[in-house]
Order: sequence, then C-alpha cells, then structure tokens
Amino acid sequence: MGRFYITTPIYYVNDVPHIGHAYTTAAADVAARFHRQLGDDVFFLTGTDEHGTKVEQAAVARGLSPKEHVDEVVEKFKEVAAKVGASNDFFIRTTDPEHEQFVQSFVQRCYDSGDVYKSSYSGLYCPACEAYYTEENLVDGLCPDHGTAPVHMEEENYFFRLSAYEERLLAHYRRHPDFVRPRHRYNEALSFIEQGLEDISISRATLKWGIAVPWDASQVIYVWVDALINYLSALHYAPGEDLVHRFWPATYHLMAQDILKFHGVIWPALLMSAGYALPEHLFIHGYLKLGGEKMSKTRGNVMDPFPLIERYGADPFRFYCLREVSFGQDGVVSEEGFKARYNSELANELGNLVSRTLAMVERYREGIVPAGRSAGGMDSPLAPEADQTAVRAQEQLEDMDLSGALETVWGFVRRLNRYVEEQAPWKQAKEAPRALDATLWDLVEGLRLLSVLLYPFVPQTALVLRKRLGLDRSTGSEQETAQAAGESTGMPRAAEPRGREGDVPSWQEARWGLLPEGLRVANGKPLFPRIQE
Ligand code: ME8
Repeated sequence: MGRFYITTPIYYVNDVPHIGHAYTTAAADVAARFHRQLGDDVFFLTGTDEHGTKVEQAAVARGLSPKEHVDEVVEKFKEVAAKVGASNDFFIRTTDPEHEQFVQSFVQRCYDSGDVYKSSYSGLYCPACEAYYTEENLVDGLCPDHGTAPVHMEEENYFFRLSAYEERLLAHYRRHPDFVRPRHRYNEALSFIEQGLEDISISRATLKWGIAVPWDASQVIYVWVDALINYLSALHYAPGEDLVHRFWPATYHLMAQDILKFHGVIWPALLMSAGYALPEHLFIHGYLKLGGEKMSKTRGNVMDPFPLIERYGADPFRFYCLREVSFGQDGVVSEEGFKARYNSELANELGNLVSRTLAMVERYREGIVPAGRSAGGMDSPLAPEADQTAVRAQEQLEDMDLSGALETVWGFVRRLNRYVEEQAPWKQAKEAPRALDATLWDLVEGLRLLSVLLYPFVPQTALVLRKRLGLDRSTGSEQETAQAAGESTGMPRAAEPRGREGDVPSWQEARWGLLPEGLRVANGKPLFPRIQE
C-alpha cells in the first residue's frame, strides 16, 4: 500500500469557473479514485485562490467588498467540483483563517533564513496573471497569455532571494528527471532556471486584499506566495490525523502550462528556504481550446461546463474530456464533439454492450448468469486479452497517462462488442446451449472487469453497472448508488465524506476469472440514452 497526495491548482474567484477548471479537477479525481482502488492512502485537495489584485478588482467592479464577492463566487467552484463528481478530501479557501496563519509562519521562516530583504520594485505587472513582466516577455506590448496591457508599478516591497536558489534548483532538476512531467515541460522549466533567476517581490504595499506580512503589517503577501502555500497549509488543518506526516511531500501537483513557472521554480525555492521537502512531481496537462485559442476568463471565450453536466451527467463529461484530449497535450473541445462521442462511444459501444448482454441473460437464462466456464474462466478466448488490458491500464494510470489508460480500456469494450458478433448468441440459443452459456459468462465477466477498470473515469456508471450485474447487493436504488459515487446533489461537497468506502471496487478485482457464481442480473433503462439533436 502506498501513499498518494494529489492537488489541483486553487482557482481564482475573479469570475465563475469554466470547462478548463472542471477538466483539471476531473483528471485529478480519476487519479485519486484509481489510487483508492489500489488501496493507497489518498488525499485529494482542491480549492480557491481568493486574494490579490484581480479578485479585488472583480469585487470593486461588482460594487461588493472582496469578502462578499469571494463568499459568493466560491460556491460556484465548490459546485463545479461536486458536479464533475470530484471525491476531494478537502476544499481549501485562502481566506480560511488557518491558511492565513500558516502562510504567515511559512513566510516568517523564509525571513528567518535570511532570504527576504526590502527593496524597491519598478516595472510591469499583469493583474490577470498576477505576475511581473519584463518588456522582452511581452508580445506587442501585451501580456502573452491574456492579450491585455500590463500596468506600471512602483513601490517598496519585500523581495525573496530566488537567485540564491538557482544552483540548488538545477541540482534538483538534474537528480529528478521526472520532477516535471511530461518531458517537454521539464525542459521548459529547466530552461527558465538556466536563463538565470532574479529575486522576486513577495509583498505588495498598495494592495489591501491579502494576508499581512508578519513583520510589517503595512504590506500584504504577494498572492502567488499565499496561493502556493495552500498545498501544505491544508494538511495542517483539514480534518484527519497527522496529515502532514502522512501526505507531505505531495505526489502530484496537477495544472496546465500557464502556471508551470510558479510551481516549477518559485514553489520549490520557497520550500527549500522554509525547510520543507519538495513535491515529487508536477504534472502539466494541456489546454482545452475552443476553436484555436486557449480559453480564459480574461479573454472571455470560455465554455461553461454546467449545462452539459446538468443535461448529461458528470460521467459523460469526464469521459469526453479524457477521450478527446490526449493527457499532457492541448486539444480542441466543442459541444458538437461532445455529442458525437457520447453517441458513438457511450451510447452505441458501452451502453449497447451492457443492455444487450443483460437482455440476453434475462431472455435465455432467466436473469441468472450460467456457469459457462471452468473455474477461473481460463478456457475463455477473452482471458489473455482481458488480463493484458488490466495490466496495461494499471501501468498507464500509475504513470498518469490517463487518456492512454482509457484508450486501453476502451479497446476491451470494443473487443467485447466484436465477441458478441463473432459468437452470435442468438444463433447459439437455438443450436448450441453449452456454447451460449460460455458466451454469456464471458460477456458478464467482461462487464465485471470493465466495472473495475472504468471506475476511475466514470464512477457512477461503474457502480450502476455493478448493481445491474448483481455485484452490489445493497438495497439502495440506482440513483442512490450513483450518488454515493459523488453525483451532484446540488450541494457543495467540500470536506464531506466521499461515499461509503465499500463502494470502491478494489483493483485486486481487475483480473479475469473472478466472477461469483450464480449472479442475478437486472437490465434497466439505457445507461446513455442517445442524444437526438
Ligand atoms: O492560475 N484548459 O488560477 P486559474 C485546461 N489561482 N485547463 C485550464 C484551462 C484551459 N483552457 N484554463 C484553466 C490560477 N485551466 C491560480 C493558481 S495554484 C497555487 C494558484 C486550469 O483560475 C488549469 O489547471 O487561472 C490551469 O493551470 C488553472 O485552471 C488556472 O486556474
């Protein structure tokens, strides 16, 4: 049994969430669920980044105080986590008093290490990135990420000696070639460092909406420093015993490339300064793009995940994002693409496979799965491929190749559909009853295996499938089963228990031949009714 601590970025609450936020949270959830299936000790953290210029400006624009604004918008972010079926163990807000206190003690440690000094800053700042820019880093005088004009800033600030960490960072990167994944992102982060590091301003004199610098209450801590520390502060006050020892250092910080520099350079240097171990890995997934451009709230070209999820459920949304976009690369998403994949893969391939298999067991064998194979089912032609699928999917999931693992599992869905055509059970029913028993056993065993392998990606579907297969004998309805997997009840599930542990199908079951004898199956409504328009 291992230990697995995964985080999403904490999202800015200057505006409501979009599909990019839902994507990172859903992907982190896939990894968290898989590691729970393995029996690992798992902690999954998400939350919101609530201080800083950008949030303050958003509040002012709405005529609200920053606190009123963040208290309102945070609900949308909690809702998005709930709606994508996230099984997060905690939801952190940087306005939590416990976080604020911890940030102060962390920054104090950096100060005590001699890494903080006062100096004056004069230069450019992009409020949308909450980042400083030099002229050379701009494109036509505009922020390369947001296309907006940076503002000139001049003030006395506290600086962190980032430059003093150049060598230690380089040494860390050399010793840990998988510190940042995928490889091209490692190279990108390494080249930032190799280009030479300058000290960074870590406080703001004019901003009010932030955490006070512990030794000088006239300044607030720079929002990125405040935000990065969340990954550690949460473990100090989230419910649970000894979380710091159990879970630090984080196994994976998950994010897109926009914030690689902060996580790959500034965060490790801050941790070194304050005397903490560094996270094991950063995993940088790609951007979801609408048309050709990265979606961003500042650019205003965003896709709202709520209507899709509300209409079709969390599982199809998770499935679509992880099928459509190769994990670690950029990919284009659209509502048409969602509908096309839903119909061709979820409705036609998986949905039909389940309904026709169960319908045949009901029709030909009165709903009781026949003992069609010898113990272990190794005389089935599907056995080798089934076991290879499980082994391969495990390797890919352990390696964070989430879309690769789903592709592997989907290959087995397709194999089972071909098997139905090859065996033609409707003919066997007339001519070869023993062969039919074997076919039906194989198909139900295939579905049982899929209920384990698909669980990280489409947890509600996997649990409903297990119920239909007769594997889950609890008395609750299918809807209750789905809810136990994290289906939205419209309520934020921050820090709520994440369903009964017994619901999680153990990865030990990801092997061919474990089908219990004499299961009674029950077909039901189509798992994925076709989208007509
Ligand atoms: O950067 N495609 O918050 P943020 C894929 N508060 N992922 C996307 C995306 C897209 N088009 N757009 C956003 C911040 N994301 C800081 C983080 S962490 C200590 C502080 C996801 O609200 C992706 O994970 O701008 C990206 O890194 C993150 O949202 C940025 O969220």
